[in-house]
Amino acid sequence: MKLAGRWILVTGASSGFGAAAARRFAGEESHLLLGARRDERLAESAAAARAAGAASVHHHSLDVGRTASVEAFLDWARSLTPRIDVLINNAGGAHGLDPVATARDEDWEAMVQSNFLGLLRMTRAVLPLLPHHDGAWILNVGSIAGHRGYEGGAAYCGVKAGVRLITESLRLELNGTGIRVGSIDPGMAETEFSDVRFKGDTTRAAAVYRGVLPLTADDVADSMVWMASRPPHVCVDELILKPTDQAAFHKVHRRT
Ligand code: NDP
Ligand code: 8X3
Repeated sequence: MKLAGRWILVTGASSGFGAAAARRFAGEESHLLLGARRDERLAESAAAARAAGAASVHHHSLDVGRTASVEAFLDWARSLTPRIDVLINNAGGAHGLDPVATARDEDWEAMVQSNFLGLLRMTRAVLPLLPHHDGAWILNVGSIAGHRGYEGGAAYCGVKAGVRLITESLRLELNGTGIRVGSIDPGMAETEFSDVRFKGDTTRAAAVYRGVLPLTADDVADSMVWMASRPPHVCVDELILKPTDQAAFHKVHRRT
């Protein structure tokens, strides 16, 4: 399916996968609606997408963790377009790597609000704008963390497992509308993910990728474009994308 002229909404577009997705869909000459909380970083992503050839680029502050913010974002979006062809529910991330015994409420709440409730809120708000039987997509960003648990990952793994089941439930609810619902579930990718998880401890964040060739944000964005551009009768239910060096969360080949 050609993506030129299609309207693509990307949440969490101020860095990482979302910023890369904005550039990659721009290269397909799509129209872009970009949201995140950090306005300056969002404006930089928008400028990069413009330079990459987007049909048009629009950005607006968005906190998926607050219903009022999601509704204000959608009011703004509706003033620009009556339809959205691809919703990329990407906003989220991990906060902390603490075992349940010592983890903090505020970290759990942030993860549930963005990765889980935020995805549901955005989907509810965008559904009326997704055209039926015209190749529309809801593309959710999950994680390999949603497939297997790991120590210190209880809440993050839990919300990403939730993304898998939300994706599956939505696919059932929307069967017959022609709207496709799928998830992309990456493994280790070097973005700001670990800086956020470790609250700005860049040494600890860098250690995650030591000696490994991780995925890049562009690798993930390329796969999003591939999924979205399949013909309308093809739905990619779930795409797991890992670095070759990562056989499983714990099994990582390090060169140094
Ligand atoms: P980044 O930290 O680089 O990007 C996260 C993005 O999410 C930012 O743009 C951030 O913007 C946005 N975001 C976070 N919370 C909110 C919120 N409440 N409202 C709106 N936007 C929000 O990390 P990644 O690009 O790696 O992460 C993107 C997604 O990919 C996340 O869902 C993450 O869980 C998932 N993922 C990451 C993997 C990795 O190894 N990097 C692997 C598998 C999945 P801002 O702070 O400006 O609001
Ligand atoms: C991020 C990947 O494996 O660090 O979702 O949880 S992992």
